[in-house]
Amino acid sequence: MIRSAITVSIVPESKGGPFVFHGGLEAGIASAASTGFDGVEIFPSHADDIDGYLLRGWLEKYSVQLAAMGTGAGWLTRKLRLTDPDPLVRAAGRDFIGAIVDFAGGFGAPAIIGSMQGRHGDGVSREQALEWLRAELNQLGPRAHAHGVPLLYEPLNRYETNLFNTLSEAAAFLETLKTRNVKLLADLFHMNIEETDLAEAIRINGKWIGHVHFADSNRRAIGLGHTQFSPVAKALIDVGYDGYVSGEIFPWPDAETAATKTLESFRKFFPR
Ligand code: LER
Ligand code: MN
Repeated sequence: MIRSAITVSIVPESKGGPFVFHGGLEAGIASAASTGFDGVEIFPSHADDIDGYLLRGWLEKYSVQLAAMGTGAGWLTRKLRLTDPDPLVRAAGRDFIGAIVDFAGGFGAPAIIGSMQGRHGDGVSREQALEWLRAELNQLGPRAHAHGVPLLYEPLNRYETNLFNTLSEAAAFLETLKTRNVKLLADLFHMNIEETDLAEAIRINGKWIGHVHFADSNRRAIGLGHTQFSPVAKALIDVGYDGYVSGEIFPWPDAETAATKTLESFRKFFPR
């Protein structure tokens, strides 16, 4: 069954970014639940930021699942990345992600590697960057597997990384890993910039997709941009996608409207 989720950020520096709820973790979970979402995707500053006991209580109280957890604050607030020329920065990046893999895994949820993948350049060749990324994914994939969840790797648009920008390029790279436990995150905003045909990219790479960021062309809620979403939804259904579509979008015009609009679109395109 395809499930709905919405983003909750507890990182002050991420205000202005594509996260819907920013007003505290319990308040975000409560708003997600009252809007009608199945899950929340949390963006923490660090795994240790969240009291797991409190989180478990709130998820139970409001009857929502933890859909996924982002690791991008490692880059945003600490400038950590898996392909940095400095080995100490790479190691700190791995520890930062590993802690989120374990924390989210305890809730049956996957961690996302998006911004933390970094880029080549600054004296680092593409081959070297990919070798480092491959080694890290081969470490972190089995770590996630120990929790019974995949690790999510997200191709980003060209302005955010020069490693992989499309699903097919990223899937070909995942094919070269030793671990089979890394899945793709298909972010429809990045795909709108990079893919020739969103629905076709989903059909070709369907077996790799483990999570979807549900965003219109302008990174607003689905329905507030110009993406033709019907063929995209049909492709997700046809490939048997069975995960979350999660609103990683700007809180535009405000968080409540963005969340409501996202859920309306979800119900329209994925009727139960
Ligand atoms: C993370 O999911 C993402 O999509 C990046 O653009 C960072 O915001
Ligand atoms: Mn994304």
